[in-house]
Amino acid sequence: MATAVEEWVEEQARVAQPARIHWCDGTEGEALRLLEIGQNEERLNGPVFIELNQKKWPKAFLHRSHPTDVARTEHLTYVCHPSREMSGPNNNWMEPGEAKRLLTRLSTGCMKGRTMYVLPYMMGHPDSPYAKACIQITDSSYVAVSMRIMTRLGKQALEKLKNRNDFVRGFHSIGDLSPRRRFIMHFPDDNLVWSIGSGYGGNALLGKKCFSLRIASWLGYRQGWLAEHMVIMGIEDPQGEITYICGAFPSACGKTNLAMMESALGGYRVWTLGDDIAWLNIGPDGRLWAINPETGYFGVAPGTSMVSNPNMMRTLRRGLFTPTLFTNVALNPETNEPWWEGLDGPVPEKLLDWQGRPWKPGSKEKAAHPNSRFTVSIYNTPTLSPEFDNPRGVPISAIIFGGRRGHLIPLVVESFDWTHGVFLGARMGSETTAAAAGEVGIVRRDPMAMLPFCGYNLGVYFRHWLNMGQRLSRPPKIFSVNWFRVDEDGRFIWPGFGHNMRVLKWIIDRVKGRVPARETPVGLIPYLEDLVVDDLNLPREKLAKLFEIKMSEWKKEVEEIRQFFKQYGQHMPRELLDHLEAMERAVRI
Ligand code: GTP
Ligand code: SPV
Ligand code: MN
Repeated sequence: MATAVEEWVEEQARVAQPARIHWCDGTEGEALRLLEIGQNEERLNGPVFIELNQKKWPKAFLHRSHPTDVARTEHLTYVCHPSREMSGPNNNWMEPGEAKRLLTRLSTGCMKGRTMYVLPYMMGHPDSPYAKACIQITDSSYVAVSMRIMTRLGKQALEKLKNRNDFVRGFHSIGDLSPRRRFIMHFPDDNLVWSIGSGYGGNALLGKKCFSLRIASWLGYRQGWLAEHMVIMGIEDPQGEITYICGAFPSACGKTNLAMMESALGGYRVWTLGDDIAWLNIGPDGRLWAINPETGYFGVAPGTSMVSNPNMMRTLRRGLFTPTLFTNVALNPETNEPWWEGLDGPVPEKLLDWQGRPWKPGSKEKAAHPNSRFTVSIYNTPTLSPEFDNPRGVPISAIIFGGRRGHLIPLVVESFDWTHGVFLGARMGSETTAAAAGEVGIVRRDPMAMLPFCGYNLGVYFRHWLNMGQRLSRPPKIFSVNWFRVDEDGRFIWPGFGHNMRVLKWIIDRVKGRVPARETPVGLIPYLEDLVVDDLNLPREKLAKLFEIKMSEWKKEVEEIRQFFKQYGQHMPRELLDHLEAMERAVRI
């Protein structure tokens, strides 16, 4: 008798009409075969996969996406609850029946002549009580190989899926890649993601943002846990004690850098657990426990170097676990090595840009696309935490919320309590980046870095955060950070990267009750003498500038936050509005 999974796959095949169906077993041999086939499959800008210099970049391959398909497309992303109200102003909405009719029309025959890959996968360790079994179908071998890096894909997942019907379903087809026929739609009540017309990242690797955040945040709301856009890391202090923290930052605002940081502060080191997604559950001990449901990085390439992120460079060159993919980076045709802006060493004389066109230093356009990325197994990380595969996860002592703000937001602020911490998360803003299609560099509100990823009404989500705090007998402390404040000349004041450990040290000192803090209208900030910065070439005035609270600027900020909160009407928790009003009163004087 056919299992529920087999039945679902057959049903999808009747719509998509592929030439053949390939059930992926998740073995390395299978991935290598797909890479081999892809090297002989020509498309608009070259083959699907190009083998890179295997001596210097073991197991690495280059993929070029369609030039119109280089980032998530938020305007084409929908969350289809039965009621528009539950999707909230933060999501595009279509009535589920209408959405499914539209998608069925676009998907009919969409895999004609192609192979349909069936990907059984787990998000989370198979032994974890928090893990979820999922299935995705796709007609892209690039997506199939990527999913093997990013998730636990294969027979074990299929075993878990066998006798059940509650698995998460993902239908993915690149369709004709036309942006006019591109949709990424979520049906939370059916545990279903349906994506057509894009082969890129979060639009196509459905285990990532689509399931592990949009659908999972909704599951978390109903089941009493949180799915968050967060890094997870352990920080070992000079005594050898490890403190685990989580951090939410919007796309391309430094999560990957932070998660793998090489500390610039002696005696401290980082143990990496995750760079993008955290599932947070309340443990039997009343603490918050985090797992990373993923097993890989889909990281931003430009700016990654031995200076900014040496551990990522080592990860990319390790080649121990699974092939590594580079997407939309430039190629040095002489050495057959990948290249991107910010990579160490001189700029090569001749390159092929991300679209495969000849490129010279001084060319107007960038050689690598600003959102070019690598997909690499987390098991290649030299700083991988020994707890990574612990099915229970790690206990979290602090949560940090960070955004990219050139002005206003201090380097670090501690919340007065959990509720105020939720307010710090809810009021977050960040300057937009290349990770999503659209204008870059304008401030938009991005609560908990979840604006594009929360699968339901953000007002309801804030209430869920407040409720979670009530259920935690030992809640983590909550902080806000900002590495991106600039001076009059527009230069970053804070050196950032490995130096961020100096801020994390203060956070840990606060968690352990080792240092006092100074109360301001926007929260608790450090006494400057408690920050270890003596060996930094950072004059005291500059350091003070990082904590400057300009009342006139904050008034504008308060107004913007109010306008944002207003959209959520009756769903907006009173407690957060109270904090906004208290802040407003405080900055008025
Ligand atoms: P997603 O994968 O899109 O979710 O992004 P991410 O948050 O993991 O972003 P990532 O770590 O790749 O950050 C990318 C950008 O942030 C690069 O341009 C980095 O140079 C910059 N960046 C990271 N950390 C710092 C920092 O401490 N200071 C400054 N000034 N820039 C930073
Ligand atoms: C992000 O944009 O936050 C990413 C990349 O991590 S994507 O997988 O495309 O969402
Ligand atoms: Mn992300």
